[in-house]
Amino acid sequence: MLITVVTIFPEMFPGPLSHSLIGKGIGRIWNLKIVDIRNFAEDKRNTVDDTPYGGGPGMVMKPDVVHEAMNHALSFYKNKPEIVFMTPRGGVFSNKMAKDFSKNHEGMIILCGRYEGVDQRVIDYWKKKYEMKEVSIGDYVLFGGEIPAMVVVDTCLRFSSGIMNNIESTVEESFSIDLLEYPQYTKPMTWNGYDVPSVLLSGNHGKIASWKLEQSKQVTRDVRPDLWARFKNNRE
Ligand code: 6GU
Repeated sequence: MLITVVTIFPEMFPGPLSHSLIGKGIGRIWNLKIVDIRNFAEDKRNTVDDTPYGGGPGMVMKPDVVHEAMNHALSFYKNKPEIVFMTPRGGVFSNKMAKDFSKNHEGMIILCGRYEGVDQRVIDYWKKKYEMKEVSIGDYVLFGGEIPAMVVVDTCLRFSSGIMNNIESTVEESFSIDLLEYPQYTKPMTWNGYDVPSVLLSGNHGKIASWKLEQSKQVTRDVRPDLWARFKNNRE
């Protein structure tokens, strides 16, 4: 699986993606390529942006430059990869989206937006011709799509085979996708006057399982009423 990130800040990668299980999978389970948009600028100054028509603050990334960078990224693939444009104007990223993206074994191209935006025409073209999807990671605005791209890569790789060899934990997590995780404990049994819940020491697997589910329900109800409502809806 090849993941290509198209960005004006190539030095931000692989960054955190070179660590942990994801990093260990690089070169074995997946590969990362970076396309520097600036290499596709057509003038001496390497201009990638310009002032917006109609006025307004900031700069807009030029359609011709972004288009050439994207075409270069596409040339790395035999078949059609997923194409994702990171933008706060996109649909909100989810586990389900990540699962769908990771089904494409060809991999993905992730375009990172910057500044006040990207010329709408190149977005329209790639959406129409290559089914590019616009994706946001939540209701807040970051300076650019690079960190969101890392979030998407991390999440998608958790669903691709080989990295998460601990099958049990993926299955368990996917069942409880609408519930938050139950709390975890490890040694020592008593720390700073706090004890590990005794049920976890009981050896009664049925009791432990129902305790975990109850804890998951409780924390979800308290912290995420939106998820709780969805969970109850899906159970009915
Ligand atoms: Cl994808 N980009 C930016 N710049 N800000 C965001 C985002 C993306 N998702 C949430 N906020």
